[in-house]
Amino acid sequence: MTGFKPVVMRCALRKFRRPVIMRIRRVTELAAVALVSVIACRAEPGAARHYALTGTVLGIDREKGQLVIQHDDIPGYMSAMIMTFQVADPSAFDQLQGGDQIRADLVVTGSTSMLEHITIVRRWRPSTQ
Ligand SMILES: [Cu+2]
Repeated sequence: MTGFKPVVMRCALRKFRRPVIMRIRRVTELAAVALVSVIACRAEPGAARHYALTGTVLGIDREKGQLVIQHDDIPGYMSAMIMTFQVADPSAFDQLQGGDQIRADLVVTGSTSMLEHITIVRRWRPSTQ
């Protein structure tokens, strides 16, 4: 009978070890789930993200409330390009003219974006050459 004891003990250990490993795996899974939900919370579609935009006004469409802007790099969002932006405050159109260099807040909410707080950095002037 004494010869069986170590075998039984080893079996008992193995039986004990498995749930521990499963428990560790479960904890890892839970941690992964928690991490994913934290990331998901940060990328919440309702949360507005703000980016500093600088660029030159190439086109103005008052009716649609849009500007075509050749914008500089927006780090963490997009590279420099020419594109159309929706303007939040229509009174901005009273000031702007084509060729103006502007600075603005680009507010991105889900799949929509808006330009807010547009300021003219440098007014377009006809060449005097
Ligand atoms: Cu762009």
